[in-house]
Amino acid sequence: MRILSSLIVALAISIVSFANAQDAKPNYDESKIPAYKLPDPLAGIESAAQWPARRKQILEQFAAEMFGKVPTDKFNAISVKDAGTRKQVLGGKATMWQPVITLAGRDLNLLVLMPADSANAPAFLAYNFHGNHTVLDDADIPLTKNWVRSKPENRAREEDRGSAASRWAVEKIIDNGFALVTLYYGDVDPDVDDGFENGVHAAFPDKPAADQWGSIATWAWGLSRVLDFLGTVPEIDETRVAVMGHSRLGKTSLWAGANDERFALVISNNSGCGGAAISRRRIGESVARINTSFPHWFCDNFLKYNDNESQLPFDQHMLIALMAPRPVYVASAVEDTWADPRGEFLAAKHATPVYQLLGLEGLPADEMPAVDEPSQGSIGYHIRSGGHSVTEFDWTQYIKFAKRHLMNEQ
Ligand code: GTR
Repeated sequence: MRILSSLIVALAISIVSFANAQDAKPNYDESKIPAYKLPDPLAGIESAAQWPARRKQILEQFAAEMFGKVPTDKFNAISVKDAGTRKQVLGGKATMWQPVITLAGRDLNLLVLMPADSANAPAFLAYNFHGNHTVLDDADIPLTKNWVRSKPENRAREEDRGSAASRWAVEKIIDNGFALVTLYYGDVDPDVDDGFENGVHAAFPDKPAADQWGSIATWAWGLSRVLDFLGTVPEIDETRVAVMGHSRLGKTSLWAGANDERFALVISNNSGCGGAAISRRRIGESVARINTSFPHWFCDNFLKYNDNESQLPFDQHMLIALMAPRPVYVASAVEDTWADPRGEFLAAKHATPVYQLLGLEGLPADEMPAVDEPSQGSIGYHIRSGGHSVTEFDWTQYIKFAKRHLMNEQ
């Protein structure tokens, strides 16, 4: 009954906000940003010793009001379905390995690319958007059979082998001593508003309640389960895994890093609204609009904040602060105005007092850095030229940042 009435309320709110959000033109004018006051991540605390308790409080608020909690840990166990064979790629300098693990009845097809003869290598873990076969052009990588967005009939195609290679800098990752672990996010949960019928949700008896997981929280949970598996892999050091994601998957990497402190480093590439961008600025994509276009991403409680951001008990600088004391990188792109680059910078900047309380630098830059001039402390930030994507420039910064923090190299 409670679920039914909250569904009815959620439906009513979404009908009203759908109409509003579709009518309203997105704002791109800084002078039209409403006056706002950011909540203080350090409210009520004065010392580093008090941070863990404050952190827990903030984390619980994000879970209950925005991303949704994982309903039960009953399905956390993973099993190895196919141990996968290894082969040499990239002229012998890398090993490609494709184990398949099972989680809540779903097969997660991993693509692992690691320096040849890796032992305890640090790694980047990141979902891909359209299947492992798009990351590297190799005929031994199977096409995903799952639903794929923006492809004819939502199916993976042979012709897309390697089509996303420019977004992955595989060779640079390997040359710098890192492994790359990637998987298709639709293996965990297809990115379509299907009433939580498909993906891992099929294993859970109840539909999510208003404070329970949307798809972003589900994908984040999947990343933690992959990390569980990496703990059993001798070639990879699970204590030095950087979780990385672009756009909706950047929102996901942030939420994964917030929830799971085993992730040693967190990277959000062009994550925008619901990721690194300050919601109260309402510039580019807004809370109402994201909840309307992607009703399955966040929990239903988040609908309360459509055109009502000032009532949020947090803002996205506090999501960044949840990584403290671990290193976190926020990246923007000049032409990616939909994601509000300035709002992404401000979140990194306003997370800095938490790092400073813990005796760390946070973000060195006080003002928005110049284009293509990264600022890297324990928080990293850059705004690069170009549009919404992941480029060689982005990976160059992430590798440099990760070498410093995970390999002790300056
Ligand atoms: C857009 C969405 C953004 C971002 C992006 C992406 O349509 O409005 O929040 O997530 O998709 O994931 O590419």
